[in-house]
Amino acid sequence: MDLFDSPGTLTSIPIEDGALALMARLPLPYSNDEILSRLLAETPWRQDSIVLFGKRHLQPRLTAWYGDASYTYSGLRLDPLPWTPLLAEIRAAVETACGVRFNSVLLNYYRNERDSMGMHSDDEPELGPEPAIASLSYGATRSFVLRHKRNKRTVKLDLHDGSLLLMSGKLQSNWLHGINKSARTIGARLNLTFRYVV
Ligand SMILES: O=C(O)CCC(=O)C(=O)O
Ligand SMILES: [Mn+2]
Repeated sequence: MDLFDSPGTLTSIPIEDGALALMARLPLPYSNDEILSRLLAETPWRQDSIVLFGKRHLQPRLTAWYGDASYTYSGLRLDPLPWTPLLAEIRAAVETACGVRFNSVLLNYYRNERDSMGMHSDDEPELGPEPAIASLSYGATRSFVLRHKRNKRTVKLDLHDGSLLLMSGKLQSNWLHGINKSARTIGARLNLTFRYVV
């Protein structure tokens, strides 16, 4: 069966040592383009720097953190912005689709093919041992790369406009994930990762 036969259904993707499920299109009463342009326009984007091996780098994407609790990400303490009406509405749709509650969302804005996210796992202690993380994408399709921490097996998933990916179970303990730069021209992509921060 093709995912697009039932776009509003969360379909599990078989993967060892963790759980993944994908919905081709999260149902919302707005078009994908409307959500993308509103979120791009109304978000106070920042480009933080992170320290890697003692050297300070600007992150290769823009971000914003919304939610009820602060969060430490790559050694960076993020104080949350308050939920906007649109983000609260999207969160409710994501919670219904996943059957999970979320109190925070990280917005990542990949402006073009040069923006990226390094391989990492979302395994901070405040996310708990088996965190459910819902990742919603708008705009350009990017390839989401997963790499198993021990056997190094790689899995690639194209994340399309309006799709929702749910990562859960032991996925964060056993796999890394990230978004590579590309040699091909790629337009803007917005990703929202909903989390529950204890
Ligand atoms: O942009 C994506 O699809 C991945 C985002 C991500 O992994 C994160 O925010 O932790
Ligand atoms: Mn992540």
